Parts: sequence; structure tokens; C-alpha cells
Amino acid sequence: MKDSPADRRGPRERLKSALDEVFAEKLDPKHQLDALEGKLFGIGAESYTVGSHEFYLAYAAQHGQLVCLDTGHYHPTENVADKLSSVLTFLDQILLHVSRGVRWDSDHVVVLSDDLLAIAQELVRGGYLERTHIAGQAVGRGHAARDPERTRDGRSPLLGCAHACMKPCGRQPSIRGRS
Ligand SMILES: [Mn+2]
Repeated sequence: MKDSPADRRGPRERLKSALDEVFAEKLDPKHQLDALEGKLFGIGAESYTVGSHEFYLAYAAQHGQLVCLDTGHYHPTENVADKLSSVLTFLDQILLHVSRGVRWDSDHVVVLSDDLLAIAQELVRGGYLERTHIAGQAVGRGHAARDPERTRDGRSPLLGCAHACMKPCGRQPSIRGRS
């Protein structure tokens, strides 16, 4: 995991088997939705992460589950907003963990950045709000929930969506009607 592992196949096949066991019991989706979240790398796992984005995306698609896109789990130059329409072409719903990456660490308190606005615009313009569950950072971390300043920042995803809703998105009906 740290550096060029000889066996990339074995751990992923074992993880698939373990997930199959975890999800063997079917739960009512009215009460429980399962979402799977990939990771880019971790300390000591810089060269190989078993549960990568591709691994969990494929697993979720095959089993009709949600995939969770954690905005702190991608390379800084990747555009998470661009992933939404790709994933939602095939999956019914999606979970967004709107966290903020700082160097090698994610889960920093969210700020209303251009990246976050791009995600919000994509949700609004694509008509994806009803199919998207959003988890903000203030919910996930105790220190964030206790700190009013950080909690205010944790509302940024909703502010981003509100901001995106106020912009023209090209989906207005034509005033000329159908010809
Ligand atoms: Mn996460």
C-alpha cells in the first residue's frame, strides 16, 4: 500500500466479498439508503487504496446503491461538479459529502468556494436536487458542531444551492413554444 504493491487484485476481491456479506440482508430503502464512498489515498497507503473511487462506483452501480462523492477525496485538480451528471446518468440517487481537502487531509470545514458553487450550479442546472443527499461538514465532526463559526460555514452547501437557484440556467421554457 505504501509503495507499489505486488497484489492489487487480492485485497479488492476480498473487499468485494466483505461488502457482499455486509449487504446480504436487504433493508427497506424507505428507511435505509446505503452509500459507498471511495478514497484517494491515506497516510501509509499512498500508492494503492483498496476502496478507490472506481471500485465503489462500480460496486454501487452493480447493486443499485448510492455512491458518495466526498469532495475532499479527489485530486485537487479534479472537478467534482463534472462527475455529477456522469454518475446520475446511471444511478438513481447520490450522496455528496461536502468536505474540504487540505493537502493530504479531507474533512476540513467547508467554505463557499468556486468549486462548491460549481457543484451547486450543476445540481440546479441538471435538475438533480431531488436525487441528491448532501452531508455538510458541521454534521460530521463534533468540533465543528460545537463551534458557531464553523457551524455557519457548514451551511455553505445550502447557500451554494440557493445562490445557484438565483442564476439563469437555460432551462426556462421557450416563449415561442413548440413549432
Ligand atoms: Mn466522507
